[in-house]
Amino acid sequence: MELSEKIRAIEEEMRRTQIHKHTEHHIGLLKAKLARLRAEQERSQGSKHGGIGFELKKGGDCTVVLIGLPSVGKSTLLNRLTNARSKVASYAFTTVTLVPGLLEYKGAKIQILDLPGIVPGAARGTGKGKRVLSVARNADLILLVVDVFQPDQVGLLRKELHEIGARINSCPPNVTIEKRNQGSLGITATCNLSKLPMSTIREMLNVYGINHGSVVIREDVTIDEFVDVVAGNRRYIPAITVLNKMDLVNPEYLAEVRKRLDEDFIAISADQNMNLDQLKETIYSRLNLIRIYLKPRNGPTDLDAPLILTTGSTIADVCAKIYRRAAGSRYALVSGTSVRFSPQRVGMGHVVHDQDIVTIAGQ
Ligand SMILES: Nc1nc2c(ncn2[C@@H]2O[C@H](COP(=O)(O)OP(=O)(O)O)[C@@H](O)[C@H]2O)c(=O)[nH]1
Ligand SMILES: [Mg+2]
Repeated sequence: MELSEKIRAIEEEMRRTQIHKHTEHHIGLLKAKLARLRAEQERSQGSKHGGIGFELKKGGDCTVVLIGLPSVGKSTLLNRLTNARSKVASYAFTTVTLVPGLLEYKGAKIQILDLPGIVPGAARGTGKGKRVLSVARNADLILLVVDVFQPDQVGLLRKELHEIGARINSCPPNVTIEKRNQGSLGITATCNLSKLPMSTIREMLNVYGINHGSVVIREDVTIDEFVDVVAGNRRYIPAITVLNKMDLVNPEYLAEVRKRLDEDFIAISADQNMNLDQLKETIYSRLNLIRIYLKPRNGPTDLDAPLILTTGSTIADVCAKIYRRAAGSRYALVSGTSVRFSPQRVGMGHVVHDQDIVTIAGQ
């Protein structure tokens, strides 16, 4: 049987199977099989179309993408958020045209990419839609841009992104899998598992060929979350929902949408320049960036051009960003909120904080 036929057969079986206590186990296995087959299909199509796990061409410290249906105002928004002077010509990635712009904010160079609009079924299609979504999958932050008159479009965008393995605004499930080539398969749960019985977990692992090693489950996972863990190729990405064209509605309408839509959003008008400062600030804060000021050993701190890293970065990451590799450094001197006294000598594993001043030493 062809891969696509196998996939269709399982989808059909899932539709026929009613979900209740007695079929949960069966559904769990079907979901694991389906995830595995889809990954296989992805790989075979990927080789034909140049692959989808590519690195985005990065022209900044991080990349934000605009995802939305056609005509919601993505291009207008890109023009408003990014400096027209710094804008470069659009470029094609495989067959997807990416229009990049640069937003400089608090010293960070944030690359924003405008993508062609996506339509329902984009994730399943073999055409452009899927490749557009794949670009989004590789971003550091996604803006889900919807029209103020069609706020429910956000459901569609979420669904399409979910189908290509992007997990929006959620953390990876707290489960670790260590595969080995031989020996038994140890499964430990450090909490009560109310949504997924042990026997199902064991068989789902079996579907993925994981029969040796150890699995530790530290939260009460659902079937879908566990499938995500075994599938292993999910990306957990923050996203902001943006309602554009708010200039066309009144505050009462917006309040109504806020009640109805089961999620937070920022209402803006790209065209009329409304709430764009708030959007920029939210973009910056959701990217979890920190600014590190470098101080040469015998000179003043460079306060003009901070090094931009993400929260949780270490001195080793600082070195990697400066020299592309740790270049034999052994310690650093740090002043700021990450240390008790300033300057303090720290090792390569020390986690730096926003606005720390760092001198790399010991080379
Ligand atoms: N009233 C209003 N119109 C807008 C706004 N933003 C974009 N538009 C208009 O919506 C249409 C589609 O905009 P465009 O940026 O090309 O959408 P895209 O297809 O998502 O890139 C254009 O006619 C824009 O002028 C807005 O905030 N308010
Ligand atoms: Mg456009």
